[in-house]
Amino acid sequence: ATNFGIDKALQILGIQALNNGTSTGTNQFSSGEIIESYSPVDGQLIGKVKTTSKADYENVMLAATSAFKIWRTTPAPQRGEIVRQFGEKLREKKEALGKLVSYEMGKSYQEGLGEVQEMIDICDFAVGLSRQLHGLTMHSERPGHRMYEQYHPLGVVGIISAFNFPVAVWAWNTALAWVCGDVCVWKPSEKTPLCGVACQNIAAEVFAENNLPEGISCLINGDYKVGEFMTKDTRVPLISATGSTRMGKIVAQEVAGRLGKSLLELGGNNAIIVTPDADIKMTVIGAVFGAVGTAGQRCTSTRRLIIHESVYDNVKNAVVDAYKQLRIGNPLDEKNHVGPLIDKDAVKMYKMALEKVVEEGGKIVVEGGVLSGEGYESGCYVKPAIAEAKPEFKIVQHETFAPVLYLLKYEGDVENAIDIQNNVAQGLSSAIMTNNLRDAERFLSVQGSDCGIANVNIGTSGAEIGGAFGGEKETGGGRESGSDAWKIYMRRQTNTINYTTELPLAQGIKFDL
Ligand code: UN1
Repeated sequence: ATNFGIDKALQILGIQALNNGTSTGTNQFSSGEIIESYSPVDGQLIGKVKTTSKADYENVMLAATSAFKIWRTTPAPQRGEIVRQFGEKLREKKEALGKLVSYEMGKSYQEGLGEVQEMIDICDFAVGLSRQLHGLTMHSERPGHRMYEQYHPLGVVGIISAFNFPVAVWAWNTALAWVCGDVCVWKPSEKTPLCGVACQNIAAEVFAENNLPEGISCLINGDYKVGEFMTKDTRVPLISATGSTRMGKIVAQEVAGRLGKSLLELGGNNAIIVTPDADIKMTVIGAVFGAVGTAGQRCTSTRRLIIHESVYDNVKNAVVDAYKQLRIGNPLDEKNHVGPLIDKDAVKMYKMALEKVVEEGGKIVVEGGVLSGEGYESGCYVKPAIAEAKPEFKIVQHETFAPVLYLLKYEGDVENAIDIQNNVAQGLSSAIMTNNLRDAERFLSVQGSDCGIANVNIGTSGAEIGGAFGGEKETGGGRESGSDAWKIYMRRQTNTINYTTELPLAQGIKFDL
């Protein structure tokens, strides 16, 4: 009872080895050094995995490339049926997987369940998509000719994901890639390796039940060096990477160097603009969940509130009051709102941000600090903090992956707020709280937000899977999940067919022999 049913969850997910054994699940390839996974919730060792050596990686590629030959010729709607079964298994194991996500990563159990729900939703989306991988038809300029385009599978898709969404981001990629006919090789974050094993086990079960090779889904373990096996590998035409801008720049260069494709989902510095006639109650909910949900470790977390001077004090007081209600503690205990940061390095970055904002002239209005004592033994629990700051502060320009919210003031028209909001290197998510139609439309217009996501009367985080997810500038430009994001997982082929006995050339060229 003390560990909220974690043992049972691990058992359901096929992660047997607690504390002493090594757990690689059904992923039989890894033989390298051991990674130990400690929970930020209570500091306990959850399990261990082995890293993937270069030789192991070659075996992974053999499994993946041979599975591709079978998978690509399986009709897309049948691939959709496999993804449907995978979604069903996720429904069965939702509680167990949500719990593991919560325990290994530290987000609240509710958010762990929400993450698994995103996986289920993208599976449903992908099932429908499996019958809609449409190309266009064109009218040929030549008589007796037909032109159309079709989408073929790409091959092996490499997925590099981050600790903060240890399962959903993989699912967004893999569910689409699978219906598109690709096979996937996934390197989860070395901070959440057991989430990777759990997902691999679920996928493997589905493939086994359908007499399909497990190589359709491959798991590799380790840090960036293992990721490099894929980024440098010409057998991997697409790398989808989620993480820091620093990581993304390295991946982008390596993949571009061999003219591969990359899909990048990098840092955000997301703001909510609060106009004079904003609904304050809605603003507080959106801002507080955005700033402290997942302990500020979403790429869509709200980092900046850009508040009109006429409502600045009201909004500030309301948000500060709301922070007093926050309960910080074991995320598996549903009465808590905020769990721990991922590890002590993250705690260091959090502390540094709070020091820097004061150094630059900011004023702390909700005091931060690292919690200690009973229930906080892991050393990863911190108090969500708020600072009044200026848009141009270096630390405000920087994404700190922690619950630190900056309050910024704007004067005059909404244009001034939009300038502040756009004047950062990142471009992921943005929001405006307003009841003024002109301000809302201005924010969404060509002169408005420069982000990949722009919301009205909704916070910056918690995007639905149906839309294309991603952002501009240093966020990397990639789009995954809904809308037509599937197209990057396929190669487009233009076909022209001549059904006459003549061979007329295009552009009217005469070439008489
Ligand atoms: C991420 O933090 O990498 O929009 C993804 C959201 C979630 C996904 C975040 N649906 O907050």
